[in-house]
Formats: sequence, C-alpha cells, structure tokens
Amino acid sequence: MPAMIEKKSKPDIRIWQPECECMERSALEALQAERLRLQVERVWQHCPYYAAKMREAGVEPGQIRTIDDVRRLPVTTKADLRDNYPFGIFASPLKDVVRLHASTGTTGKPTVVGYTRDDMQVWSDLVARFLVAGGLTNEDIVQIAFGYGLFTGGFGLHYGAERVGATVIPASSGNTERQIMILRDFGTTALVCTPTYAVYLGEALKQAGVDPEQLALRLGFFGGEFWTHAIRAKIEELYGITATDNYGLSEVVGPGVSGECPYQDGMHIAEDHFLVEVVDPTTLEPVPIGELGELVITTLSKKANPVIRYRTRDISRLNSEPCACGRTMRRMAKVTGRTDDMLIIRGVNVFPSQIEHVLLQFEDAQPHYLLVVTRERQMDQLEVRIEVSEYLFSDQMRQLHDIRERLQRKIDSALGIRAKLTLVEPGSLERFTGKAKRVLDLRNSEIPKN
Ligand code: DLL
Repeated sequence: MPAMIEKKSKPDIRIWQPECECMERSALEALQAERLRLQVERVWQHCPYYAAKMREAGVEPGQIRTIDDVRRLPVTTKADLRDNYPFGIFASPLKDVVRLHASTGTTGKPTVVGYTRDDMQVWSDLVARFLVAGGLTNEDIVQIAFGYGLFTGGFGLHYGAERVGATVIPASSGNTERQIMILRDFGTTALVCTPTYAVYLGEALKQAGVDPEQLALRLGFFGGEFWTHAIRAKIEELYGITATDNYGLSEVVGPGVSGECPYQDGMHIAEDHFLVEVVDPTTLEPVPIGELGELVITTLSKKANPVIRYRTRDISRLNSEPCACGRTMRRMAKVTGRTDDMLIIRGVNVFPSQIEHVLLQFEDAQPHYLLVVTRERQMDQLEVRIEVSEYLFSDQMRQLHDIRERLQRKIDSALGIRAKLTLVEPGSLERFTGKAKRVLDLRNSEIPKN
C-alpha cells in the first residue's frame, strides 16, 4: 500500500504560467487583438475556404484590428468542418502536422483536427494550466481513464500531466476491474475521466468492497460532458477528493480551453489563446457579460487548423469579476446544455439537464436516467426512466409510491409538459465508460416493444 497522501484542506494556489494567466486586462486585450489579426491573415493566405467565406461576407484582413472586429467575420459550424472532411480547413501543410485527432461524431463523418509541433506545445501547456490550478503537482500519480482512440481527452490530459512532471498512467477507458486494481496498487492520487465514469467507478469500488478512504486518491479532473454541482458534491463525498471541472472541444483544441481553480467557481478561460464570445443562438448578437448564451470561439494561436468564430452549441455565461486565486482570465460557468441537445416535445423545449437537476434533489433516485422520445398517433411522447436506490427498490413499497408521486410532480413542473415516469431497478440502465448518452429519440424509427 503506498504512503497515504494528506488530503487537501485549504486552497493550493500555484499557477503554471502566471505571466500569462495573471495578465492585466489591457495587455491581454492588446495581445488578443494582435493574435487575431495574425490568425485572420493566416487563414486568408493559407485556407481557401475561409478566404472565400470572408470575400462572400465582404470583409478583408485589413479590417480586423480590434477584438470587437471579430464580429465582422462569418461564423463557422460543425457542418462547415464536415463538408471539408478530412483536411480541407487546415492552414498548414500535412508535413508540418504531427498529430491528428477526430471528434466523437454521432452522425456521419467525424471532424478531423490537426496539430503542428507548436500547437502540441501550447496544448500541453494549456492542459498543465488547469491541472496545476486544480492542485496537481509533480508528486502526483495520474490515472487517465479517458479514451485514447482519436478522442482528444486521453492524449490531451496525458501530455498536460507529463508536462507538470506527474507520473502518468495511460489506463484508457473501460475495463473497470483493471481501473480498480491500478487505483489500489499503483497508489493513484489523481483520477481523470468523465464525471459519468467517476460515478460508475465509485459504485464499482463499493461493489468490490474497496473503501475509497483507503486509497491515496486526493484529486479528480473531470470533463468532456455536462455535469452539475450536485454531482460534483456526490463524487467528492464518495472518494473524499477535490473534483474540478474542465472544458474543451476537439474542433478548438480538445481539453484545455478552460478549467477550474481551487475556488471551484467557474472555469478560467485561456483567453490568450481563445477569443470567446457569448451570443444569442438565434440572432448571433452578443449578450451582456453574465448572461446565458452560446459560446463562439476563435482560436488565436492554432496553426494546423485554426477555427474562426466556431459555434460550439454550448450554453454558458461569462464572469469577469476578479477571482481570489489571482488569475485574471475570465471564467465561464458550468455548461448548462447544448442548443442541439434540446428536444422539442409537443412544441415545448426540453433539456436533459432539467431532469438531472430534479433527480439530484432526491436521495433515493440515482443520477442514472434515460429520456425516451416516441411518436404515437402524431403526438410526441416523453418517457423518463429513472433508477432508484437498492434500498428503496427492495422492500419499501410505500416509499416507492411516495417518491414516484413527488418525482412526477417535480418533473412535470420543471419541463412544463406531462412525461411518463418509469422507475427502474438499480443497475438496469446502461453505464458509460466515456460520455453518457441520456436521450433515445425514436420519433423517426420504430417504437421499441418494451
Ligand atoms: O470532450 C474535449 C474534452 C476532453 C474536454 C476531456 C474536457 C476533457 P469533444 O469530444 O469534441 O471534445 O466534445 C466537445 O463536449 O462541445 C461540450 O458539449 C462537451 N463538454 C466538454 N467538456 C465539458 C464540460 C471533448 N466540462 C463537447 N462541461 C463540448 C460540459 C463539456 N460539457
């Protein structure tokens, strides 16, 4: 058994690149403007796709001088990247590209992203930034339970943790028994995976009779998907660790766009490398700081495949208040959902996150749920399948009835429409070793028998 590492009591405020992360706002904005100017010039010269789009919008590189000028540029969508599959939007020749990754596309072709040697250097530093912000040191042993195959999570965190000088275990995703063995035998102090998998692994530990208190684990870096503060509290309690959130997307760089500091109050954005706008998703007009909107990101330093005003579909808000950790980079709030996650059921907008918020107020409901959407006689039907706890399921009929009634009321009022609620046995819904899939939309396919 490795030596126990003392659990953290007060915030550990080390900063990986203070000269960047703590820049004066005016200096930062000047740097952003200069990098934006160079980036636009670069795509104009080397990327016929962007040059054509800019011509169509009647804008030339000379017109981009301040950071506000970014709004003159046309936006880029996932469809634009797909249409140019695989390398059509690269701004560097392949001989300068040292790495390729691809996004986890659910339909059709994935989007392919490339990195030059310089891009790799920046990427590792940006991941190191949020790892150090979340408390990682070169004495930590980091178990990376993200997939390594084309997904940016595995290698992104891997290189970042190595850059910090930690001991890296490339466990990759899945094979839970082996994850438990490594956690125990190698003395892992920091766990990296999706929040969904952290919950699942926690359950598996319990089933294997392992007391998390006996592990050396003290930190968790979770990201890659939506998760709530309540899930964070569950995970922190389950393992006795400090869990921080980090955000990113393949099209922009992968993990490393933003991450939390020990104050856990929003993710500091690497604004020296990304220009982030928050816009109204319908009008594309900017929303005031602090209001919810879609994140639109322009890469400021990426060489292999820069993106200009990429529509992320992710909904969040910015916070420009100073942070006690000393970093001056703006923070983004936890992502609350994606514009394309939204289901329209009988004309009402429904987000899976609304169900999650309700569930987490109930002790006996587990954070495992599935929304099943069908169409019967031209009418959309929503069924919400929720797992209940072992205890409740075994012999508490009366309580089961009560919780059902209360859940139904809460769900109806949260969604604003009537949903069919089905309580299912503990462990019966699918578990995920990567990102969770919470929606089964069968409106355009056959209705399942069960
Ligand atoms: O998920 C990159 C990543 C890997 C980030 C590991 C953090 C850790 P994609 O597979 O392209 O890339 O998926 C990107 O995942 O647009 C969000 O919708 C969602 N997402 C990523 N991080 C978070 C987060 C990676 N912390 C898409 N909170 C993004 C909420 C997140 N959603």
